Amino acid sequence: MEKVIISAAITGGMTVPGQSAAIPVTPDEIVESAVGAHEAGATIVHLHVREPETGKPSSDIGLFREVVSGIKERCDVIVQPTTGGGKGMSLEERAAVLPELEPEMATFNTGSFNFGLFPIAERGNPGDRFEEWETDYLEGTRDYIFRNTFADMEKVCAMFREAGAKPELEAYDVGHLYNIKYLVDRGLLDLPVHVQFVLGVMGANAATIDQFMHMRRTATDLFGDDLTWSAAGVGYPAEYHLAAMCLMLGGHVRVGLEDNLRLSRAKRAETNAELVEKAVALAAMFDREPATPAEARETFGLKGRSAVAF
Ligand code: KMH
Ligand code: ZN
Repeated sequence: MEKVIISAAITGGMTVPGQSAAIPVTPDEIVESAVGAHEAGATIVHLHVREPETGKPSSDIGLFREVVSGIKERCDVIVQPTTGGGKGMSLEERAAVLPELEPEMATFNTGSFNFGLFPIAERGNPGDRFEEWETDYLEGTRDYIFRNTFADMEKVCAMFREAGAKPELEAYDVGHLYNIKYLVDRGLLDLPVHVQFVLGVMGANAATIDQFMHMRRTATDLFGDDLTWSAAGVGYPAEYHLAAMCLMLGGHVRVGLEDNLRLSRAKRAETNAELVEKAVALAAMFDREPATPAEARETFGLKGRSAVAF
């Protein structure tokens, strides 16, 4: 079967470091974790950045530049910064990675929805050590809409074109797939599209097998062969349940501490590399092996490492 493109989501922009000591915070920690994930088999590393002193999600381009340059110096993994950012960031702040870094790929969020993380603060897991800002950040999501209006998306489509970057289309609910169809039909997004089904965020679709199959079927009805797809299950065991479905059905996979903090029911993940190793082992059981960055560049028609602005 076709090789599997494994993405590692390194640190995230909606979670807080108090949820796990494993979450990389400083640029060096993010670089090391991304290189380790690549060495474990990741083809793509999906990146956010954080304020080094506090761990607060950041849109600072200097931090992004330090991270993406640091990774590029060490290996040929595909570097995929977020345009999703984190709570409280403007669209301009979020999308600045496109004109500034002109990456080969970046994430593109395809609809607005409530993004509720406040149950994490309410749960009060024994291991949680939240700073005051972290509790406020999580509690603040009770009244937070992750905004991606049609006007926002039309603006960001133009920025992707300008930067020569391939958008990874993050779809959290089935309606987002029809938003993608609208953008394709208006000539704002190119075919083939690459869709990442991100399931399990509270406020969007659930990470169940049924909902995954429904979204995958809808995407294949809408885009036919002009589609490559992957899934990111948020939380455990969703991350690996969806990974298994993707591996069986010919899709690609996303794992990583941004979305999931557990390696198994018994063990919390200590590194992104071990989450990737588990995905590689699972892939082998379905006769699939990790794609190299060069193979993924071919699959996605990326512009190549030498064409980025970092
Ligand atoms: N953190 C994921 C739930 C993005 O960064 O653009 C969503 C995500 C999207 O990774
Ligand atoms: Zn992200």
